[in-house]
Amino acid sequence: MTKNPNVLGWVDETIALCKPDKVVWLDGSQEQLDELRRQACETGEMIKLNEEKLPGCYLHRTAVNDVARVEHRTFICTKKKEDAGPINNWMDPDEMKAKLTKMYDGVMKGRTMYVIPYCMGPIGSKLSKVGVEVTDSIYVVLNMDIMTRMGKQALEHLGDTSNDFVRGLHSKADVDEENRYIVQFPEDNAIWSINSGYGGNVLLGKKCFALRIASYQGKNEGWMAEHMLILGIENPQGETKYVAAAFPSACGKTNLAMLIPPEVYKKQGYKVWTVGDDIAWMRIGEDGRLWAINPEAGFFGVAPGTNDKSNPNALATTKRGTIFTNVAHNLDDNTIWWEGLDKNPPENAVDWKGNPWNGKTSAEKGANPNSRFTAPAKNCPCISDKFNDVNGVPISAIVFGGRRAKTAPLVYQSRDWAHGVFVGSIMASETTAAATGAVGVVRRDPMAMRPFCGYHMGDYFGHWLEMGERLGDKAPKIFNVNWFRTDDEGHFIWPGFGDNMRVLMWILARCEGKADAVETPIGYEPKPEDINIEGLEGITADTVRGLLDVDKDLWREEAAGIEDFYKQFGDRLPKEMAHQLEVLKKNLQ
Ligand code: SAT
Ligand code: MN
Repeated sequence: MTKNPNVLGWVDETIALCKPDKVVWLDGSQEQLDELRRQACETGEMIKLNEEKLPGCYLHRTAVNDVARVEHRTFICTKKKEDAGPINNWMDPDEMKAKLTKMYDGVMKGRTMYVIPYCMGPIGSKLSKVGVEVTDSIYVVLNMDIMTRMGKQALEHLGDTSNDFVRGLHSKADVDEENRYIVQFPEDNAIWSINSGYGGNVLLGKKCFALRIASYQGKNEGWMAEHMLILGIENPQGETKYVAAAFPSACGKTNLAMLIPPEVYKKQGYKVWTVGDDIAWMRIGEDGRLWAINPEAGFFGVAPGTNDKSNPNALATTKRGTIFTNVAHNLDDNTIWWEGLDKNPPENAVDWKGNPWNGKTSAEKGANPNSRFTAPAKNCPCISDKFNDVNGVPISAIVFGGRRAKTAPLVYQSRDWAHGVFVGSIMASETTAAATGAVGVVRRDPMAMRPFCGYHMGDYFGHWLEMGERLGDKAPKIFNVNWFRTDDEGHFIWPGFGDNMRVLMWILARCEGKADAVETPIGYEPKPEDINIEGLEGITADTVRGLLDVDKDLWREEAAGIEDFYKQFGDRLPKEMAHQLEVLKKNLQ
């Protein structure tokens, strides 16, 4: 399929190491994929769902011990420990390779090795990059087919001589938790993943390449790989402005990316278009503005809570050609179900663990809280016509956000780019089920990249500052939002979902110089009356005022937390960041 000696040589090395019985190169043809789907159903790895209700859809269950990313087993192996930084796990690359080589040795005996060439980003785009993943999992092959531009086209994009591709080696091995490793070698363009079969750990194009390796490449090559959705808002005159927004995993990126405008905007003719729901690669274009592509071709979205109110577009996207992972299986009509899909759980079902399950009587959940759908972007009713554009889309605003019950207001704007980098760097969020570990604990998650930055976080802040200097007055404006403030009973105050557009509209108005703001100790805020609440039940200008409140005591605690957090970066914390912290402290006096 290719003459590229770098690809061929590396695949030969992995064959010699893993010793598969058979090697299959994925060309991306439907015949080849159909045959793999058939095999996966024969072995029980996948279940074919109701062809009438869910054409081309399948169900897969991972091992019960293997349902989320494993951050404590994820490593950045740079030659020097300090280059990985204080937040990443680190091991010497030679030591790690020696350790894992023993595990990979002969691991594919009796198995087939699949070689998946894939392209992250539109074929032919200068912003796109190629990876090759070898794996012993058909599930991985079929997911990569949805999530990337896969097969021959990727090798053609790479060309016959280039060595600029990411080498991804995956084996599910025995799915042994104790020996599970997700390892990035940024200096070698390589990823080694073993003993997992869960999405974020094994679809190596996604977090491992498109964020961890790509963030490192971006620093060296002068661009950015970010954990951001990209959406476009089209006004009644047909002009579209694009927003990139970073939120931690399972904080509603997919919902925001596909939001349905509230009636007040819909009737005026506003539309929302989805470019991406998880990752943005951004470069400075010839016009000096920041341009973004979504490197992925599909959505790996959280299933629970997705329904025809919260996200009808996502639900529609999953009706064809989708792989469902760890949801409940409705045996009556061979379809699927998850918590929050509707109020009618199936009685005759199998839960995500594979046990008989009655949704009406069981106390257990039918779907794992981190169960997922892998759905082709082209199915999405609101997919942007720029989705495949080789140039990407120009970004007007960058939005950071986390899940905070109290401290962070509904929205505020940074005073300038450097302050915006500070705002991103102090992001914090309550943890979710997307990674193993306790849920609901507040942790600092700068730019939502804590689990995904492939190098020293202090240098990463420095790279952001540098990008801002290069962008100058063409830089997008930077904002922070929080949809998750709660009242004294713990209920969310802001309705969220489609109504988040009301906040985005203020953000865009600010970008166009069309809205006022008031200065607060933390940045610029809207006047409460500038957030359009027409048609919102139970929300008054006073509610909005409350949501915008900056509690100085809480923020002083916050500043102390930031100071602590910053300490670990030592002299690799850019001076500008320390200065911004001082300004915040002064403003809070
Ligand atoms: O599991 S993934 O890393 O693919 C999704 C996420 O956690 O954001
Ligand atoms: Mn994500």
